Amino acid sequence: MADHTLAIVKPDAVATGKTGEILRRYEAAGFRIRALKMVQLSKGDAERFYAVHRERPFFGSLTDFMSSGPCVPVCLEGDDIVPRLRELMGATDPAKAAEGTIRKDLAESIERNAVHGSDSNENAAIELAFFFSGLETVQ
Ligand code: 3AN
Repeated sequence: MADHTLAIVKPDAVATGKTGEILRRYEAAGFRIRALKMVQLSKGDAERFYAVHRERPFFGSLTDFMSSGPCVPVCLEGDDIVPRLRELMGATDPAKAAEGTIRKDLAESIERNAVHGSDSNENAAIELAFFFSGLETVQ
């Protein structure tokens, strides 16, 4: 069975008109889009989504950024989708990301880094449930 993961086009990339290019790269990689919407997170929503990072020094700044404008969460489907999406995204810090990755080409900084992708199948299930109901996800 194909796996699912959560991708997010983050507020920096939405604000600078890169949503279409990022969605194009997902599809060009062969990933199937199964759910998609635009949402504006509140500060509290961002704090819940990134709760695992609450002890990190950048937590306040990260949650300010993630609630600073609309973002586009996406459910992607494909075999081994979690590691394949992480590879397409590139390293967290765009300065260290490999050539041809989304973050190398389109991200501004380690915090404003254009995209999110779940880091395990377990977290993908939790994060997909945060953004999408069963009704919103195409089978
Ligand atoms: P990734 O998004 O590559 O899985 P995580 O999970 O370590 O990276 O970090 C979550 C988010 O926190 C990143 N996407 C980035 O926006 C932000 N972040 C991570 N490390 C830093 C840092 N050193 N300074 C500022 N923001 C950071």
